[in-house]
Amino acid sequence: MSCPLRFPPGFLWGAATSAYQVEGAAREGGRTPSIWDTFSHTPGKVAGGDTGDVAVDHFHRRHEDLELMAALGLGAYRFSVSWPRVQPTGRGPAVQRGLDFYRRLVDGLLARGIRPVLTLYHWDLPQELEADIHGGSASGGGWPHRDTAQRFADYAAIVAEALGDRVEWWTTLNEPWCSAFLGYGSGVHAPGRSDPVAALRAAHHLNLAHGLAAQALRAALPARGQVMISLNPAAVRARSDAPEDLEAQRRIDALATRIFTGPLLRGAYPADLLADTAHLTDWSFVRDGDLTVIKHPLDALGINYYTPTVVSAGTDNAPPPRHDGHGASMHSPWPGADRVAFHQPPGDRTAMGWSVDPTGLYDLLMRMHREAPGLPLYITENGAAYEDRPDAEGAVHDPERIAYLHAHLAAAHRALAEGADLRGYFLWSLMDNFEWAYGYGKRFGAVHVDFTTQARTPKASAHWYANVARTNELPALSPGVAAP
Ligand code: PNW
Repeated sequence: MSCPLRFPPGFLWGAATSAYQVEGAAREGGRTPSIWDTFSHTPGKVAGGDTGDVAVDHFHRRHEDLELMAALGLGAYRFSVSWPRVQPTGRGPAVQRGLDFYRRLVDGLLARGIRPVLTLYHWDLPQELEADIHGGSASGGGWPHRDTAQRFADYAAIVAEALGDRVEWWTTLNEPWCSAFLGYGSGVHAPGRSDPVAALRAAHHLNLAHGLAAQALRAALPARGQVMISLNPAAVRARSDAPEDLEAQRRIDALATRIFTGPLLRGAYPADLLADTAHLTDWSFVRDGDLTVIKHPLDALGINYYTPTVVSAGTDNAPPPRHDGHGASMHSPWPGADRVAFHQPPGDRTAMGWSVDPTGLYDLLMRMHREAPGLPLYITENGAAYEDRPDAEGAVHDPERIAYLHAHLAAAHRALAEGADLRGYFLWSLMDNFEWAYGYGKRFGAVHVDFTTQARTPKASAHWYANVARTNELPALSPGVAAP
């Protein structure tokens, strides 16, 4: 690769966070608990007993964080709205104080020329909907319960009516795979259930929730409103070309990616997925008309990518490297795929133990470009955790993160050069935050946060990224920053 690599004019350079991971203020302004409050307060679920009660106190440091984004020259900020902050219990009228926080945040972004990209759901379901007493369904509440999809559409309408005049870019769901299969399958994410059928039901109802919310957004937003979804499609590789390894790859690809892209892009669940899971469920929870709702035309597709997934046939099922939260679950997040083994490819790893492989990002972009021709793509998350520590002067040198970002941006550039309609990139994350089942032990930020004082310090990678955003090009790696 010859550097610098120029990106197309208008390429969007952003950074991302999510509500539960950064806001804190968990009991303020009428906010009720989400499933992540309940889960993180349950002993043994999150490393170190960490919770998002305070997180990085973004709720109270909005102004400081806006100034930080402006100083980094960000073109866009991807954040999520906390459902239980704006609609406690997940039903009924909105709480004005909750909406006010996001209105001020958005106005602060617009005043600084930063495009707000709003995600409606980044995993913080109101706890009352999980423990739903209204549904009376045998499978309990939450996403396995069909009514949750309708509740989500109502919530989407509330937020769109409040902020639709100033936010153009709307994402319905972030990574529904994690919500369904880590939340209800392996149980390493909230609400911590382990039931393969509940996970499949959840996946369908998340798809349905996306479609119903997309309709609600179209109805409430001005014509310029843009509707997208962020998926974490897996870059699945077979360990060999042996037929049984390719079969393992096919199964995991169906459960990780095509279970979402099938209905979203083509209006159908893949036949092989239905066959692979037929011993578990007849999928009768998919009702007439659902697939038409789900296939609602998207304005863009968000792709979140961190690491590839390498599989083979086998049962030597060490906890899958990419899919185990802390306190590795005994339960698989892959319903019906009992004879698949997961492998850690050789080479560099991040502090998550995730292997560094930018080709996986290139492969996914080219795949989505082929499967959804003409659909603009955004990388809505990409980044890495490393064990960053401030030096004696308080500076944080994170050459591994710079190398990681450099390699992945080069892969994105290669996809662009080969025709992928990639419009922007969001670094995960703007700042260190609550990393779900890992608590505060894993730092993904471009900005370092001292979790005691809440002091923010841009790492070397933040300065490096600001320069990429300013120049719209990827420079050669400077000496001392080893390419991964
Ligand atoms: C994504 N997995 O989470 C989320 O969208 C972010 O909120 C999160 O902080 C980031 O990636 C880093 O983890 C994931 O096990 C969590 O496959 C777990 C998995 C994938 C994504």
